[in-house]
Amino acid sequence: MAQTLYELVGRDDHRFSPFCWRTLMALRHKGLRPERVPVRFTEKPKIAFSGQELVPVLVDGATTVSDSWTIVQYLETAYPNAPALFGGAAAQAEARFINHWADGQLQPAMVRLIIGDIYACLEPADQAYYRKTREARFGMTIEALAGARELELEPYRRLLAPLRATLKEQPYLCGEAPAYADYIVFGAFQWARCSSPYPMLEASDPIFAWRQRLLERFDGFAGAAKSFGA
Ligand SMILES: N[C@@H](CCC(=O)N[C@@H](CS)C(=O)NCC(=O)O)C(=O)O
Repeated sequence: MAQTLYELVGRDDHRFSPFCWRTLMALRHKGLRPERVPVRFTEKPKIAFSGQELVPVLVDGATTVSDSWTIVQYLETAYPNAPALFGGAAAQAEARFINHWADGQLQPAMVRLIIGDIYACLEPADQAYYRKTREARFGMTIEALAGARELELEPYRRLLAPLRATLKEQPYLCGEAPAYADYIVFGAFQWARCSSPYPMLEASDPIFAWRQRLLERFDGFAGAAKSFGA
């Protein structure tokens, strides 16, 4: 069966959505190579068939699934003989915690560092949409948020401490080999890397080395994405 993944795109084919990267890595993990359909912020009609307005959207034969967490559960059920994305009920339950941590803590801390760069990485029509929705969300202009980014560095760095401590002791969050919890967190760093030149990690950081291993995985799949190389 052929798969199609609808994913977010900015200008010049920068594909940076953290949620889409989780799903892209999960698909590769299962040995699947979907057709990738780029969707801009203002191209909602392209995914109207899914009954909601966010990407990623996966179409697998006759099945349409949206929401990255729902998609990964679908993949695990639909492809039980391919490598496991969780590796058991306990690991899946723990990955849910990581999912909430990335959505609720890590990504909100990161966006305050890169929001001006994300904005610059969009086509003009999408910039207007992004400005309207994000300024309403934050109660501040994008310029004010971007101007205050140095103040946001310390909370972001503090947040990384348990991730760093874990990756000092083991190569991946999931142990000796990566699985979905790694892809969740990797998606956040790939979001930053593909939308911003801001250095989110220092080269001496164990998180940097972990990210590098994941960039090289699947024959350098994520590493080949259009990025700013930071
Ligand atoms: N809970 C969803 C969140 C998906 C999401 O927020 N996607 C963003 C792209 S990063 C989106 O489609 N944004 C469109 C918009 O803001 O209009 C998931 O895990 O897939």
